[in-house]
Amino acid sequence: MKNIRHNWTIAEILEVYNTPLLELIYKAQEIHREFNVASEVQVSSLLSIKTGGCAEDCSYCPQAARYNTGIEVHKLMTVSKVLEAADIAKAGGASRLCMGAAWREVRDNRDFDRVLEMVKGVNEKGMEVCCTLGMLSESQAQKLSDAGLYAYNHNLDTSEDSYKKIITTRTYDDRLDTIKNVRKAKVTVCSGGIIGLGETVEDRVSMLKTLSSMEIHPESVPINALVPVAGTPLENQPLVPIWDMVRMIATTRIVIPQTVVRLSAGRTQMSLEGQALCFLAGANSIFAGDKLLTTPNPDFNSDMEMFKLFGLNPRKAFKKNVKYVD
Ligand code: SAM
Ligand code: DTB
Ligand code: SF4
Repeated sequence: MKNIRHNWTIAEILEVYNTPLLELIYKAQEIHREFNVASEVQVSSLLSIKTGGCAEDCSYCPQAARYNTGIEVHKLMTVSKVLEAADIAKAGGASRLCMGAAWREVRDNRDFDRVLEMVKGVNEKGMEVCCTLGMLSESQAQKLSDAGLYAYNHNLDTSEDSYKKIITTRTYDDRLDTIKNVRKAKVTVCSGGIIGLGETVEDRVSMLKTLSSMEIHPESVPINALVPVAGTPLENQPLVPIWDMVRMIATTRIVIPQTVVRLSAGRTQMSLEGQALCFLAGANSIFAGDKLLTTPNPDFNSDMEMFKLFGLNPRKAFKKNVKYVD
């Protein structure tokens, strides 16, 4: 059994993060090849099933009702529209559909019943289904699991300290509780964060400490670069330098070696060369499709061309890691 550590200290992670850049990329790639098939990239497509009007005050988010961001607010989509969108995502090369709702938390009502129908329907198409719906209770997580949910996305976003500066309407512990409920229901966990919120390197490292200390590591860790959206409190944040993204991805790969590290929001701000460095640093997943939830993303065709150029292949749905057996 390979050595997967759950006891990384802040000092150790900081040392990894601050390794000279090319050395860091080399080490991350070495670990990546030890634990994963380096040519395989997991491709997820995002679908905003309920857009805008959210009660939370996440400072980065265009969907919070309290900021004027000009997005088109939309109530919960119908099941048939979602299934149509799943077909398009599958045809575009995605093996996973991630359905996002701008909810603070799930409520036990007809909307939730409809989401359960969506999960069943997409699962029946042979795609991995992921949801990101805000906070979940144990019984709600179980219902999603019974409907065939494969993964639940719930990001820690940043360190516990900097979280309070970014969101005031819920706590870090609320986030951790939902992740525990997802685990109990035997759904895989997708949890990562955003860089470029104005956080320090220590904040980034502290978030990785929390993730790497979990008893079971998240099966996927999305690393988002902030997409600054006009009307949000973070609209004037400078764009994340590509070198920070590369360092964050490499450090995630080294401390959580077997997870799927997703090069997430912010790719329209990155060059192909920059993205190549992210893959070298151990990223092995992307969000594909011309829209994230409300902001633009490269389209399927240009990403498939990028894969061809780099010699990468989309990973098949439900494929387990062949390099590692417990
Ligand atoms: N409402 C649910 C929640 O907060 O968990 C699910 C949807 S929420 C939009 C999912 C994640 O998107 C957030 O946790 C955050 O990491 C990311 N996100 C939102 N706005 C972003 C932005 N402007 N730039 C980068 N990432 C963003
Ligand atoms: C994640 O970590 N990033 C995705 C997904 N999980 C839900 C969302 C990115 C959203 C970017 C801003 C937008 O398009 O609204
Ligand atoms: Fe709502 Fe999620 Fe946006 Fe926060 S990140 S405002 S919870 S949609």
